[in-house]
Amino acid sequence: MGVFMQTIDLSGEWNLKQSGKKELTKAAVPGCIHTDLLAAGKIPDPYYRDNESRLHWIGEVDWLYTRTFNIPAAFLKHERIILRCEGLDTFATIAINNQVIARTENMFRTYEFDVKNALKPGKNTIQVRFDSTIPYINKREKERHLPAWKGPHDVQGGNWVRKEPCNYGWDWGPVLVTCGIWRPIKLVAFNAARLNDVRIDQKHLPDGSVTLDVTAALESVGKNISVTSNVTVSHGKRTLKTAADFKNSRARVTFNIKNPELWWPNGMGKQSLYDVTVNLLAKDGGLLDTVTRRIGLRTLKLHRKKDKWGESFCFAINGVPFFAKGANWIPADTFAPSLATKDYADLLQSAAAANMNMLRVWGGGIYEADVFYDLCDELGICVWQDFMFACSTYPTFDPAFLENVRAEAEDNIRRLRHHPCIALWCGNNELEPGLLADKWDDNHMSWQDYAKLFDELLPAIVKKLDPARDYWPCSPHVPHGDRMKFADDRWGDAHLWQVWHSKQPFEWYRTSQHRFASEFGFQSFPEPKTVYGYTAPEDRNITSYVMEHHQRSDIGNTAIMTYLLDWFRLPSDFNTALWLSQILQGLAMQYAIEHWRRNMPHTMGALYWQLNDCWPVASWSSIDYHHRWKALHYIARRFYAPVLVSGVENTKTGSVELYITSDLLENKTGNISWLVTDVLGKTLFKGDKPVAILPRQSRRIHVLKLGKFIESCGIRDLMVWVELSVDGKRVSSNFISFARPKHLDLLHPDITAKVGREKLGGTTVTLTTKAPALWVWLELEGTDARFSDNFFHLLPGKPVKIAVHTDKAVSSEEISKRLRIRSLFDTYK
Ligand code: BMA
Repeated sequence: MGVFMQTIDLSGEWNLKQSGKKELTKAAVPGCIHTDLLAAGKIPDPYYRDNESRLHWIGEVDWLYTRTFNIPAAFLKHERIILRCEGLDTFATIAINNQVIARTENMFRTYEFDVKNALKPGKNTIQVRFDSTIPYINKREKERHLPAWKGPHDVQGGNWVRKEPCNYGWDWGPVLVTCGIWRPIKLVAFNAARLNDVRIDQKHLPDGSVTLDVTAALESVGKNISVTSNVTVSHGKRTLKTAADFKNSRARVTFNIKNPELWWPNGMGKQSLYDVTVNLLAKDGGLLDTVTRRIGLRTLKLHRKKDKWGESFCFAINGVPFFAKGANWIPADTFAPSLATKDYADLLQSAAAANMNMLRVWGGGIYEADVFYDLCDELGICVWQDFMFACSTYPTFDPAFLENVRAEAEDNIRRLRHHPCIALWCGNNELEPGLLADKWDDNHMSWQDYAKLFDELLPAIVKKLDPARDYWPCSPHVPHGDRMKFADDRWGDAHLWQVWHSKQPFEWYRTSQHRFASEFGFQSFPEPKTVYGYTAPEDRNITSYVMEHHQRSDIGNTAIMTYLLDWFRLPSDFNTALWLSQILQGLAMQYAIEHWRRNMPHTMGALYWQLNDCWPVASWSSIDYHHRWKALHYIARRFYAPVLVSGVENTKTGSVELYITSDLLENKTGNISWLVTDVLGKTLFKGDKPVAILPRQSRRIHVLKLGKFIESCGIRDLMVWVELSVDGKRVSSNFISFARPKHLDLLHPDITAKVGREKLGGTTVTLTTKAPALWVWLELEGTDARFSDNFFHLLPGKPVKIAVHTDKAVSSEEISKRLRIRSLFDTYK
């Protein structure tokens, strides 16, 4: 009888001490040094005020993690015992019972070591020593400088090491160089053989069926092992099963799935998932090992085809091109192991709720946790996956470095390739536009050395291990002949930082004819609840030391304020400045994304920088570190809606062009209506007409000619309100003005709120206004809440009902008491 594989989980409580010191601290595994020291009360909160600056020593010294564990005699009887480390950050020396097992140097790899001979029955000890990476990178930097783009706070030289790049600081992240056993660690014991790889390739046939090709690779302990396997594919109640024998350590079976339920991105259909299980069986039928992979049946390709504008750049799902709507993802905490499933779920559900269908896992962070991709599979969020290289050059002239990266890429592709959500493997972030030259110099890497990794090694590994997926060398990728020039952004994907880094006005966005905007963004401050959490009362001024410390972009808070004064009036106080910065950010992104959506199919993607934060900070995120939705996130839900109505004003011609953009797969009919008012809300002009909403198209539907109203009222008194409804239900609405909001002479809107309880449960607030109110926002004092909509515009005679969601139950009375309602008018009182 084969003995089922056994594992001993070494996660849990360990002991921790600084090398050379005696004092022991309790440590959590998986975890990292900073969160252990914080939990033990040995350091202050690194995210509070400027505490971070006094904690750099943690990353500069060495740390020892130890624990004891018990090994039953029976466990030792297995033929092979492996220590499996799924994440060691980063220079680790592992010893069991004082015998050194291995040294590791790549945070992104999964390491396995044979440890049977090091173990004994009963009590055993394991020690993992983490040597600081700082002395190493300082030494290497002295020998030879590796160019990189760095901010004034950041540590130089992190690119010598395969460790989360942003751990050394970024233009939104702190310098908190941590270490630790950051992913699971366990002992795995087995006899005879185990499965060491399962690969599932799918082919979509012209008759609509899907062929699944399942290959299992065997790792056996001795020679002449006689094993077999069976493979099942299950979906709901349907199960297909077949036996598979091994030849040359490989078993391969094929299934044909008739009438498959395909996997679709969010907003395009269901996210059907199938389980594929491979059981490894001993000759007598005993189960030796089992591996299950959850897959989705779909094709997901990057289409780059010649067209009338040049070459397209567009993702197609099951053959259907779609507009990629989403954002860039960074690690959701500087201390990544402290993230729980519920954190990932909340952030990713928020992305889906804002009608996103794609996130880019950016190359300066980490290959994300399995749960991240599981959730993206379930929510229909496609993933543009960078390899972890960003804004730096790398020592690809060193064959050992390349070997290390090869193993890292293989581990992660094997771990992740079954996920239907993954759309693309991308070599790196931003090396091509600006970091390459003919030869290495102080600011550049030679493109020959660049090619070794990004044009040769990585695409070859993708081709070998995951051939159905596309590889794109760099975001943004510069056409080959042109590498020495700055990117011609009108090709491939583009990072568009003309607004913000190059200080162009928001209007610049409307001149963009790019094919796919994979990065662009605008910053804001987090809301007062978050800012009060990291500041002391004396810090609460935008340009205080602490507020500037929690701002890492080179142009910083002055850039927010400069743009703010271009669009809005001087905010009346600190809290208002925080909120208004969020409205400004929402406006910037609305300006950009509505333009690109109108421009489809020329432009076929917009992923703003950035969805989330890794600590509480002023940044480009739409959701702050505490998962509080900024104004942008609510506004994104509207500008990413499946059907969008938007308008383009032209002061010269006195007109507003109205557009309808649809990402739906089917035809709809609707009704578009427009209303032109003065700032008092008095109707000057209105109209409506039925419209055909064509699938996956954007069309100009109507032009409002408002010249005579501009003449009679002037642009500062004109407001244009548009609405699109389908089957009598409003699906999208928008507001357009010719004048900057700062120049609209808004009246006190006198908004009233009625709090009510719905029959089916839940609290709602119905808002009514006496005069037009722009960017009306609700806040619950003292409690976190999410609203069915927020930062919206309100017209007299058009009440709006908002549902209020709180984590903890709060009575309607309490909500009435704590509810604060403000709008643009209140920001400059
Ligand atoms: C992009 C990113 C990041 C950076 C962001 C904002 O270029 O790739 O490196 O955080 O800009 O500056």
